[in-house]
Amino acid sequence: MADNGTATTGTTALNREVQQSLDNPPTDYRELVDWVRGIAELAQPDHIHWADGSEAEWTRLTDLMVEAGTLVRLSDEKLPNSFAAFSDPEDVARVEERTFICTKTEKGAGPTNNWEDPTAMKETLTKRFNGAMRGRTMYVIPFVMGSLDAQKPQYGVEITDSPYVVCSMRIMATIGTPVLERMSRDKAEFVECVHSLGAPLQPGEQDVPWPCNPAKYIVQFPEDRAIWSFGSGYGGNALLGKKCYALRIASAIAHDEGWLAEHMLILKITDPQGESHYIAGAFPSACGKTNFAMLEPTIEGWKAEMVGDDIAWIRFGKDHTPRVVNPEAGLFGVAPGTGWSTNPNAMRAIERGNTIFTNVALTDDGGVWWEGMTDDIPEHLTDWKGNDWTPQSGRPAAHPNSRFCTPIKQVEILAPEYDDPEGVPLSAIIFGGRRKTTVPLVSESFGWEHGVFQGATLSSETTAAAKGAVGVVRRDPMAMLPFIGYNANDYLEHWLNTGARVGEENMPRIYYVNWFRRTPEGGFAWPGFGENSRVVKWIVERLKGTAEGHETPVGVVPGKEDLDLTGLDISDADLEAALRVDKDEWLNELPGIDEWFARLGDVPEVILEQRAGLEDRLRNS
Ligand code: GTP
Ligand code: SPV
Ligand code: MN
Repeated sequence: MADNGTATTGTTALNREVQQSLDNPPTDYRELVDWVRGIAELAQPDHIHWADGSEAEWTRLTDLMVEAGTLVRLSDEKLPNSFAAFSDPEDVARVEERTFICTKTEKGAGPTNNWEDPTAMKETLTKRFNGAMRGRTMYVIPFVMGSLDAQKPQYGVEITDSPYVVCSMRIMATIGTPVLERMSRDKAEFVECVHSLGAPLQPGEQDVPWPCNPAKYIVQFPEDRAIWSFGSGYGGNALLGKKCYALRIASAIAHDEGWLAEHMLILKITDPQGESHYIAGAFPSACGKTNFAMLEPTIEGWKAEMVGDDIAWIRFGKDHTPRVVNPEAGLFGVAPGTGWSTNPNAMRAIERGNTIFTNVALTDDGGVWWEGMTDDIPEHLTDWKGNDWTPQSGRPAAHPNSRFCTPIKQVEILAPEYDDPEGVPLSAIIFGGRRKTTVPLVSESFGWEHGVFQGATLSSETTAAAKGAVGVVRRDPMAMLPFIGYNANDYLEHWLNTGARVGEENMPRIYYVNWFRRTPEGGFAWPGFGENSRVVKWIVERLKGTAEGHETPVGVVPGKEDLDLTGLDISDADLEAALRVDKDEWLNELPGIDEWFARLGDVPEVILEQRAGLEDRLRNS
C-alpha cells in the first residue's frame, strides 16, 4: 500500500487539473487514491485519466493514437475496429537481461534471475520516474486477472502513460469501472503496477509514434507484490497484468499459498464418446502454445476447444482435484506462422476485428500480412518498418515477434466454461520445447517426480519472443525460466512438494512433446499443428488405460502402431525420425543437464536422483 509520506496534497507541485482530478477520484478507496497521488507527484503527468474500460473510451483512445501516428486504422470491411501499431525497432520483445527480481536477499531471486537490492532499485526507479510522465496523460487502469467472481479476485492497478497499453490491457484483462467498484467496496488488496515509457515531452515538443527509452527496467518486487516497468511499450514488458503479474508475482504468491502459476495453455479435448479432458501445456515463448490451444483435430470424432493460450493458474481443492484457470481475457499471439492452413481458429478470431496488431506488415488495401499467413505472397506490402516491400526484398515483411492482440471471446472454439471462477479439472500436463534432435514426439513420464525432472530439464532453441540470439538451446524449466518470480531451486522443490501434498494419484499425469524434430534432410519430421491431435488422442487413451506404448529410458513412447495415423501422409522414415529415442543422443544430453544443474546449484535431491536414474537406464537397458 501507499506510503503516506508521499501522499499529502500540496507538497509537490501538481498542476491544477491533476490536483482536482485527484481530489475528486471515482472511488472512495483511500489507500488506492493515495498511492495514485504518490505516483503522480513523482511522475508529474499533465493529465490523469481513470480508465473505465468502456467502448467509448476505447474509441476515444484509438482515435487519439491514430492522430498521433501510433496506430494505423485498418480497413473496416476486412478488419473492423482494428489497428496496427509499429514499435520503435529497438523495442520489439521482452528484455530478459533488463528484467529484475528484487527480493530482500539475493538468494530469494535465485541463480536464474537478475537480482538487485529492493531499496537500491527503488532509488534507481525513483530517479527514472521523476518527471517521466511530463507532457503526457497518466492512465489508471484497475484490472482483475481471472474472474471478478473468484473466491479471492486477483486485483491489480496499472498506472501507465501509454494509451496503447490501456487499449491492449482492455483486451487482455477485465478492466475499468466494474473492477474499481468491487475492489473499492471490499477495500481489496491489489498488485501495484507502475509503467512509464520513460519519454517525457517538453512543452511544445513533437511526440514520436512509439515513445520509449533506451534504458529499460522491468522490475518485480515479489515480497511487496509490486511491479515497476520503465522504458518499453511492448507486450510483456508493458502489459503488466500478463507476465509480470500473472506469472512472476503470481508464482511467488502461489509458492506461499500452495498452488502453481504457470506458462501454460489449456486445451479441452472431447473424444468420440463425449468424454472431455482438460490438458495444460508448457512450451517456451513462441514454441506453439497458442497453436496447440486452438488445435483443429484431423482425426474423426474428436473435438478440441480452447480455455487458455498462455497462462494457467492451477489450484487444488479440498477434494484434491487440480483445477485450472486462465487468468487472461485475450490472446497476445505470435503472428508469423499463424495462417489459414496452420491455425484457422486464430484467423477466424482475428477476422472478427477489435484487434491491435503490432509490427505486422500492411497490405495496400488496408489489411495486414505476415510470413505464413497465406500461401500466396502479396506483390507489394509496407513492411513493419514502414518501407516498401516485395517478395524480392529478401527480408521478412513482419517482425518475427509481431503479434495480434484479440479478445478471447472472439475464438469460435472457446469452451463455454473458459471463465469459470472455479477453473476446470486438469487431467494432464504437457511439457514441450523446440528441439531439432534428441527429444521424441511424445513420451509419458514414469510418475510425478520423473515428470518434474522432465520439466526441470526442458530445453528449447531460443526464439524472437525475447531480445537476444535465436536458435540457441537453453534449459527452460517448465517453460518458466524468464517468469519464475523467486529462486528456481525453490520453484522445483515447490512442484515436488505440491505433488507430495496433493498425492500423486490426484496430480495430472505428465507428458513431454517435441513438434520440432528434424529429419536428416532438415525438414520437420512431424507435420504438427492439427496433426498434433493424434498425439492428444494417444495421451487421452493412456489416461484411460486403453493405449499402448513401450518403455524407453526417457519415458513411455508410442510405437507407430500405437498412434492413430489414419489419413496421415507421412513416410515411415519421417515417423521413425519423430518417435526415435536414440541412446547416444540422450547420453550427449547429460552434460548439458549437468551444466544446467551446476548453474542452479541447489537442485532438489529428488531431481538429482532422477538424473542418475536416467543415466542408469541409458547405459543399462
Ligand atoms: P508465446 O505467445 O510467445 O508464448 O508463443 P506460443 O508458445 O503461444 O507459440 P505459438 O503457438 O504462437 O507458435 C509460435 C510459432 O511456432 C509459430 O510460428 C507457429 O507457426 C509455430 N508452431 C506452432 N505449433 C507448431 C507445430 O506443431 N509445428 C511446427 N512446425 N511449428 C509450430
Ligand atoms: C511470451 O513471450 O511468452 C509472450 C509474449 O507470450 S509477451 O507478452 O511479450 O511476454
Ligand atoms: Mn507466452
